[in-house]
Amino acid sequence: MITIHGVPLSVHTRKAIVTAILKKMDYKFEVVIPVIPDNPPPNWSTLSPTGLIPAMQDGDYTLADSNAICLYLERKQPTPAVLPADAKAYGRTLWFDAYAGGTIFRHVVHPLFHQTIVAPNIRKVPSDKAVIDDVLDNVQPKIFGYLESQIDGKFLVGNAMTLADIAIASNFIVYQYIGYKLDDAAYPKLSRYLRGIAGQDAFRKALEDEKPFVANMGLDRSFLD
Ligand SMILES: N[C@@H](CCC(=O)N[C@@H](CS)C(=O)NCC(=O)O)C(=O)O
Repeated sequence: MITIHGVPLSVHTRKAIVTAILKKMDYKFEVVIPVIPDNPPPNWSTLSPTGLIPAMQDGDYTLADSNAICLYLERKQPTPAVLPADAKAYGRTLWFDAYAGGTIFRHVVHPLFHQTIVAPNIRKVPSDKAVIDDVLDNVQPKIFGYLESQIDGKFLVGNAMTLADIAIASNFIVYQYIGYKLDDAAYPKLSRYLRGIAGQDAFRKALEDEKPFVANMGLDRSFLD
């Protein structure tokens, strides 16, 4: 059995969890909260040299980084695949996974999460409204507009959920948990697509499992109803 260490709420932890569920892999989940209270478990630096979540253990084999974990799971349990066999579809899947982590998370979800949740609730400092406004007014429209232009159906690549969908949708779950609403009128395809991905069995199960954690943090999951 593999162990996934992280926080259910985390964009990158959820990627690993949804991938494991989709592949019907036996996994155990261990909560590690790197930012609260800044003292992760004693072997944490071995498990996660970056200190970030998620990390994974399979016997004495360990990996950190959601991409490494998902690609490892793909080799360990090839079906159903989260990476298509076709070269162009494979490349497009990796592109959206990279875009999810390097652009959506880095420039939208991470700053909003820090200003909306971490600063006031954990660091006990005021949110920086200028940072939030800059993300919402200047950064987000270009990114959401690009995604809107790329959606043509239920999945970003091919006819089944891939790592591209898991990575992109996982960011929008957190975006909405922390109180930001997706503008259905401005991004109709993106909104419909995200509802569809969140409704995929593996995603639904992951979201169901993270319910207590979300409730405990006082977050609103009504957008999933
Ligand atoms: N490239 C890494 C990024 C991991 C990452 O940024 N994780 C965030 C949570 S989603 C984290 O650990 N944040 C804790 C912190 O910043 O202290 C991956 O894909 O796993």
